[in-house]
Amino acid sequence: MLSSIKSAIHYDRKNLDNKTLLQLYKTMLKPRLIEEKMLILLRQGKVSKWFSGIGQEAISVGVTMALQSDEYILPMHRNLGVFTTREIPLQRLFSQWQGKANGFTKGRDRSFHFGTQEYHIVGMISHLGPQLGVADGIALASKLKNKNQVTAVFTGEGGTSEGDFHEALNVAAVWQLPVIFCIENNGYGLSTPTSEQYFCKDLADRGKGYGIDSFILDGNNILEVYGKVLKLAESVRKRPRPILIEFKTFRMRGHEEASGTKYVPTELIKEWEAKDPINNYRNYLFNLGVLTTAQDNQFQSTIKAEIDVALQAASAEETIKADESVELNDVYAEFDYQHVEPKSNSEDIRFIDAISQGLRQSMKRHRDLVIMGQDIAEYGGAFKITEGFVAEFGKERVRNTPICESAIVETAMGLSIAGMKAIVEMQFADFVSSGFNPIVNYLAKSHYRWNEKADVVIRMPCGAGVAAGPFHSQTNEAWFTKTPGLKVVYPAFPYDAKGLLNTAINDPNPVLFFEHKALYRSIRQDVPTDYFTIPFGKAALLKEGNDITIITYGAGVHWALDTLSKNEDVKADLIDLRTLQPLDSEAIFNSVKKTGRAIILQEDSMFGGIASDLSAMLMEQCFEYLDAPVKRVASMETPIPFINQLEDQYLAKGKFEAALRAVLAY
Ligand SMILES: Cc1ncc(C[n+]2csc(CCOP(=O)(O)OP(=O)(O)O)c2C)c(N)n1
Repeated sequence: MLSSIKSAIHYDRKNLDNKTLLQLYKTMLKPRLIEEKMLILLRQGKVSKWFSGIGQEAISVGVTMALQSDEYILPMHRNLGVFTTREIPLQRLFSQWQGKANGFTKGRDRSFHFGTQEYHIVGMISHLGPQLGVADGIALASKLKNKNQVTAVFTGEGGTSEGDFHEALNVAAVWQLPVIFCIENNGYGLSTPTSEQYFCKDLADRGKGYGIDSFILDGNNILEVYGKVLKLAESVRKRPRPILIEFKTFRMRGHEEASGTKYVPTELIKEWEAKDPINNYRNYLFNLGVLTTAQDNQFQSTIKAEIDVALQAASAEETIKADESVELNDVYAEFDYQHVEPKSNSEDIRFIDAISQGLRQSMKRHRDLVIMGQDIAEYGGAFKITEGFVAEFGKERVRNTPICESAIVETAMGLSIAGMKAIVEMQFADFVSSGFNPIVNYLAKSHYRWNEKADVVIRMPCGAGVAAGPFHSQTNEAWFTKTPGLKVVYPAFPYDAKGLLNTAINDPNPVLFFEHKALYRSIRQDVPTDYFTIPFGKAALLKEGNDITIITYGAGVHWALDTLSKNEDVKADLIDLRTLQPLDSEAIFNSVKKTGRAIILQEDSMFGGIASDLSAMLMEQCFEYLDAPVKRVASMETPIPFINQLEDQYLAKGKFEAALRAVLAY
C-alpha cells in the first residue's frame, strides 16, 4: 500500500520546507487514524453516531493550519481535523463523544455540536446554515476592534441551499467582513447528489452575485489548500473582506455510519479513492524523499498509542449522573444584576422616548454595544427610536442591515462570542419569524450546550390596535416563552421600559424585549432622566383589592386599568407581570391566595399562550384557595385582521369586562 506509485494529485511544494511538509502529513494522519478507531468503536456500540470526514481531511487540516491559533474557526460535522489540528486533548474529544462530564457539553449534545473558547472553535448546531452568520459576527467584532484577524467557517454544499448561506454572504459582502467561507463540496447531502441540490456549475460562482472573490480548490490536495488559504488569510487580515472557496472533494462514507452509501455509484467511489488526500500525499513525500517508511510507521504508532491512551482514560471516566438542579442551573448564564437606583430628577416622557433614552444611555455605558436593524441609522428606524444615534455613536455601532433577519441574529451571536454586546431591532416583531431559527436554537441553547453566553437583546415592536393587519400586529411572545434559555420582557409603562431595557442590555443572556407599538406614543409617565435599572422577575402590583386578582402585561395592563376605572366597585389586585421569563410566580400565588379569584388577560390569541400556563400553575398551586375557576381572556383564534371593526372584535380588550364580572359573580 505504501509503494511509490505516481500520485493522482499534482503537488507543488513551492517554498515550503520539509518540516512543514511533514507537519501537514502528521496533522492529516491524526484525524484519519481517530476515524478508523471510531469505526471500530461504532461496530462495538461504543459510540452513538459518527459523521465521517474520511477523504476530506486536507480541507480541515489545511484551513486550520493556515490560520493563527487565536483566529476563530466554525466547523461542521465532518471537520474532525479542525479539532485535532487545534490540539484539543484527545481524551476530551472522546469524553465528548461518550457524553462524559469531561467533554465539552457535559453529555448534553453529541458529536461535533460544541464549541470551545479556549481553542477558538465555535461548533455547529444541527441546522447547519446558522454557522455562517455567526462567523459574520465574529468577523465584525474583529473589524470593529481592528484586530486584523480572519474567521473561517465551513458548510457542505447541501448547506449552501439554506437561506442562511445567502444572507450570511450578503451581509459579509455589504459590511466587507473578514470571513473565509469554505464550502466542502463532497458530492452528496445525505443521499441528495449535487445535481438535485443546485443548478449552477460551480458553487464558487455564487460569490460573484454577492460581490465576493471566490476560488475553486482541489480539496484533496493539502498543499493547494494550505498554500492558498495561507495567502488569502494574510491578504484578508490586511484588507478585511469576505472570500468564498469551494473545495472539491468527496464523501467517501455514508452520511453517517448507519446510513450506508448504496445510492453512490461504485465507479464514483473508486475514482475518488484514487484521489485519497492522505495516501497520495504520503506517496508524494516518499517520492520526494522527505518521508521514509520507518518514519511513517513511527508517526502512525505514536498517534495510535495516543488514541488508545486517551480512549482508555475517557472510557474510565465516570458516567454522568442526572441531577435536575445541575441541568436547570446551566440553562442561563449567571447574571450579576447590579441595581442602579433611579435619581430623583425625572421628566414626563412617552413610552417611545423611554426606550430611546435607555438605549442611548446604555450605548454610552457599554462601549462594546452595537445596535443593528433595518433603517435604524440615518433614518432613525421605523419608529424613530434611534434617531440621532448615528451622529452620537457612529455608523459602526449603529448599523443599518440588509433584510436578513436570520443572518443578523446570527451576527449578534457572533459579536457576543467575540466578547461584544448586541441589540437587534426587529422592524416589526412579526418579522422575527424570519430570524426564528437562530433565536430558539442557537442563542437559546448555547449556554446549556457549551457554556457560551448569548449577550443579545432583540427588540420587538409588537401588538395590535393600530389597524395594521396580520403581519404588523402580532404579539408573539408565546413563541419564545416556550423556549428555555430565552428571557422575555414585556413592559407596559415608560418607566419600566427604560429600566428593564437597561437590565436586558446588561444581562448576558438572550432577551426578547417586547415594545407595544400602541403604547409608544399614547402612554406617558414621569421617568428618571438618568440611567437606572429594574430587576427581572419582579411583577408590579398596580392596584390592591381583595375581590379578585387580575394578571396581565403589555397593552393588557392598560385595558385592565380602563376597565377598573369604569367599575370602581371592583376591588382587585392588578398584577403587571413586566417579565414573562423569569416569571414572578410568587407574586401571582400570593395574590390569588388572598383574593381567591383570578382572571388572566392576554392580547395574544388563547391557545398556547402564557395565560394557559398561568392558569395551570394556579390550579396546581392555589386550588384550595380558589372560589371560582381561573378565567383566561384572550383574543380570537384567527390571524389579526386589519380593519377597525374586525380588529376590535378580534382583541381580548372588548371581552374583558364581562369576563371579569362573570368571575366575580361565580
Ligand atoms: C435545517 C436542516 N435540514 C435538514 C437537516 C438534516 N441533514 C443533516 S446533514 C444533511 C446533509 C448536509 O449536506 P451537506 O451540507 O452537503 O454536508 P455533508 O453532510 O455532505 O458534509 C441533512 C439534510 C438538518 N440537519 N438541518
